[in-house]
Formats: sequence, C-alpha cells, structure tokens
Amino acid sequence: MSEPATPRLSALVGQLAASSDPAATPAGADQAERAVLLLGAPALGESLAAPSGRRVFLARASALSLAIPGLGAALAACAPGSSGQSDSGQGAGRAGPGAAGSADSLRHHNSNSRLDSTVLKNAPRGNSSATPAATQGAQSAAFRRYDPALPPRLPRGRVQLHWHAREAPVRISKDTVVAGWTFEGDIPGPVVHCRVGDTVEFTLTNDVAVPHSMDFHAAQIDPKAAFRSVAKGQSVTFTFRPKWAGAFMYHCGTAPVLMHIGSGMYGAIVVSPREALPPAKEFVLVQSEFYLEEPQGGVRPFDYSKMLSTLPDFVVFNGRPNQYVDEPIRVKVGDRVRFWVVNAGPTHPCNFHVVGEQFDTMYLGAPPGTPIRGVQTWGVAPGGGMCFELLCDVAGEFPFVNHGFGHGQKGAIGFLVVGA
Ligand SMILES: [Cu+2]
Repeated sequence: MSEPATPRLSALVGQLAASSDPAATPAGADQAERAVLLLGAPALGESLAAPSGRRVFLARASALSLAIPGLGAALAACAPGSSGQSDSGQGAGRAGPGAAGSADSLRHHNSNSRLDSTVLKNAPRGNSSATPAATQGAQSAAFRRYDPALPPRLPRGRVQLHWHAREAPVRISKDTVVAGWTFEGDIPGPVVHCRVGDTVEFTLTNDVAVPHSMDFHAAQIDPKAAFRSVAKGQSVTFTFRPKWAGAFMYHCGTAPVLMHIGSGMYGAIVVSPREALPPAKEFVLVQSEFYLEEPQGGVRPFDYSKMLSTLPDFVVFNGRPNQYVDEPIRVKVGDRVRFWVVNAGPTHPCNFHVVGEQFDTMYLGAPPGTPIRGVQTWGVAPGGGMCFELLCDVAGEFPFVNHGFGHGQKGAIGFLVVGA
C-alpha cells in the first residue's frame, strides 16, 4: 500500500497532542493547518459516537490550544466584528462585557476551545446536566403549561432582549422534573416574534459555571464573534435584522452542541413577513427530544450518552410530553390556524400532521412565497422550521402529531379542539 501524500489531520492532532513542545510540530503542518485542527471537526475515523473518543478529541484540542499559545488570539483578531465596533449595527458583533477584544474572550470564542471543553468536567458525573443549580429545589418546581400562542410582535421594529443562561429544574409533567440548562429558566426558552427587517438587539449573560452561547438561525452574522461562548458573569451582545420570514430555531452553540441543545437550551424565533398573511390564530410548536437519566432525589438529569444513542425517553411539543392532550389548543369553526413549527431536535425529524385535517397551505420557504397546497404531513428537519396553515371548517377534536409514531407515542401529540 502506498503512503498518503499528506499526513492525515487526525495523525497531526495525535502528534501535536503527544508533545507540549511547539518545536515538535510535524513538517508541513503550517499555521493554516493548525487552525483547521483547532477549529474544525474531528477527522474521519475520530469517532464522536464513543464518549471516550470524543473526550480524547477534546483533550487533544485543549492540548493544541496550550501548545500553540497566541494562535487563538490571532484567529479571533482576524474575525470581523472582533474589534468591538459595529459599522451598521447589522451583522456585526458588538462589544459587551466580556466581548471579543478582551484576553478572556479570545480564549473562549471558539466552540472547540479549552474553556468549552471543560463542560463535561464541570458537570457532576461527567455526562450529565446535574449541576447543583439544575437540581436544587426540584420537588417544589411547579408544572406550567407552555403557552403555545404566538406572542404579539414588539412594536416599533426594534426588539431588545437581554436574556440569561441559567440552570433550573423544570417540571415537564406531574411526576417528572428535569435538570435543565436553559435560556431564561424554561424549556424551551421564550418565543421571539419580530418581522422581516426589524432590528433584533440581543444580549446573553451567563449566570452559571458552564460556558454558554446563543445561535439565532434567523441571523446572518459572523458566528465566531456573535455566537461565541461566554464564561460565568460575562455577556455577549449582537444585533441582526432578519432577512427572511419563517419559523427559526435558536440554541446554545457551545461544544458539545448536542449536550447543550439536548439539555434544554433552544427555542423559536418567528419572523413574520412584511406583507400581511391571512388573518389566523397563530401558534408556535417547538419539538424536541429528552434523553434522561433515572431520577435522583426527585429530578432526572439529561444524559449525554443517551443523546448519542439517539433513543429518546420523550419527544415533546414545547417542552412537556402530552401537555396539549391534557389542556388542548382551542379555536372556533371558521378560524384559520397557523402553526409555526420549529424542530429543535437535537436529532430526529418532526413529521407534522393533523389527524382529520389537511393543510390547505404550507410554505416551502419564507411565507408568503412558495406556498404548496393540500399537504397531509411534512417533515421538519432538526434545526429547521416551517409554517403550516389549515382552515377549521369542521368542529371536533383533531390530534396534531408527529406522524413518526414511535415519537408521537413518546409525547409529541396534542389536541386542536375546534368549537362550534
Ligand atoms: Cu449552553
């Protein structure tokens, strides 16, 4: 067998991590290649499926960060928006406390950085969301139905949000409390509603020891600056103007993203078009999967190993299994209903369907463009969002489900009750 012409990245990672001496860098691994090693995904053959393989990779990435001091800072300095200045207010990270520009932030702007890779080390027992703040007071956590109604748009075309990354126990049913990593204390986080062209000025302050970040899918922005992770007590601020209408996911993007999304850090931003859509009762459904450990002290932590297995305990709309079976969504005959469906995943599709109904309109892209008619079921991909409309011209109780019934059966089901 002939030797490969260039060394494989995984081999370079291994060689670099094996020595803390920068002089041991193999010939041919120039700065650019090292940057790829630091920022990129593991090479083929570096299995992330095995937790030990992932930890080895993160450990190697950490070793590289230490072995090549200054490289992270150099990369961050090259990033647009990292100067802490915003020319137009759109598409540029803006300096806040802990924003790029400080030595601290330069160490953790990168989602594979050393600080981010401490996530699982900080968590008790390694693969779990069971931090003290996420578990304390679990028994007294009250159940609250997540209101599916689309909130009104904030006025004047300018949305200012200052959210906190928090750990909190969240009661998802009468007998289940989960150890949540959250935006604003709930799973999902709050629904944001704006309009195409509005200005969204967003600040995230991290209240907890594990680093966190925010990634809005409705934004077109330099992710290295705006979506960077921030340590406890620090903040990141960025501003964007959504260009497209639709239902978009937001989530924490700190590595390992699976752990942060899987532990509750996600939600929906609905961007209405400038043109008015037909009048309707509008609802937001965020589907997600819950991978949980057995209860300990009345709380079930999220389980990273189970997330990797992709076999969830619950699949839910708006963070609680079957909540709209127990307390349905109610409308009247003659109402048009518009569902903005976001699939936060982290892994499985949402095959959205309303039993006994058809969607007269579903928008393949941004509403009101590209409508398609007469849809029975449509798959919303993890990380995606779509807009479904139906006219409720028949009274009755209509289950809305994930028609992938292995997942519908695990809690992704509710009732749309159409009253006469
Ligand atoms: Cu996070």
